[in-house]
Amino acid sequence: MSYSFHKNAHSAIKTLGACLIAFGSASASGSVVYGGEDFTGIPVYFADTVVSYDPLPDINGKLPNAGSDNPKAALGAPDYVSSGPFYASLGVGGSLVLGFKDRYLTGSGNANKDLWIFEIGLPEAMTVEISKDLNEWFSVGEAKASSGKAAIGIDIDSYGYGPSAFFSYVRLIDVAGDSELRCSTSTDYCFVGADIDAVGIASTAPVPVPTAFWLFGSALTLFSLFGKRKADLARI
Ligand SMILES: [Ca+2]
Ligand SMILES: [Ca+2]
Repeated sequence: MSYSFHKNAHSAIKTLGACLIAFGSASASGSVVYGGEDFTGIPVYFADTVVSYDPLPDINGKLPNAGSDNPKAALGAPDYVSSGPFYASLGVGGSLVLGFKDRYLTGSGNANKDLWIFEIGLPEAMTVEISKDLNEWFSVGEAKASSGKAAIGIDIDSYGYGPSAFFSYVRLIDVAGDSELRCSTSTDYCFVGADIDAVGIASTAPVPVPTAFWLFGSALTLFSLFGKRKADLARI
């Protein structure tokens, strides 16, 4: 029991440490550029959960091929490099829903961009919706990258969502017919539709610490008291 607890505590501390390190790398001093946009001094939190991924085929029935069809590649900070597929293609009219466990997306109270989508390759339009509960969705317009720049910023205040609106989910739906309708017929490689490298939020609020964390904290206190008691006994 005590070993198992210790192991879990160690693992939780490691996870917490990893989170802090991940946050630190995005907000460390020095230049921080993602997808051609300068985020220096702006903490950005990236999606950490895949809720659903439903790519749709091109007009010839071809789906994004292996390597471009991994929704987990859209989690975390932008990491696309031309030598590897670090993105998820939506296919023609397909969708991807991502979530944020630790932070809410909020409005900023001004025109600053709050939600960021990083779309690589040929710029392809997608509709963007946000949700608190995966049931009700709110449109925040259509997003399309500028040529040569993957980052697309959205000001959700301009859609009526301010600092007291809290969202946990983002849904991206490829605009079918925006550009590519078919995969290349000359190669087997298929990555039609918007290609999502990452989704980040820059206007955020912390998600309240779950009960489990407080239980963990109490258990940690008990554990440390137990250790002290053992040490005291050892001195007797
Ligand atoms: Ca804003
Ligand atoms: Ca990626």
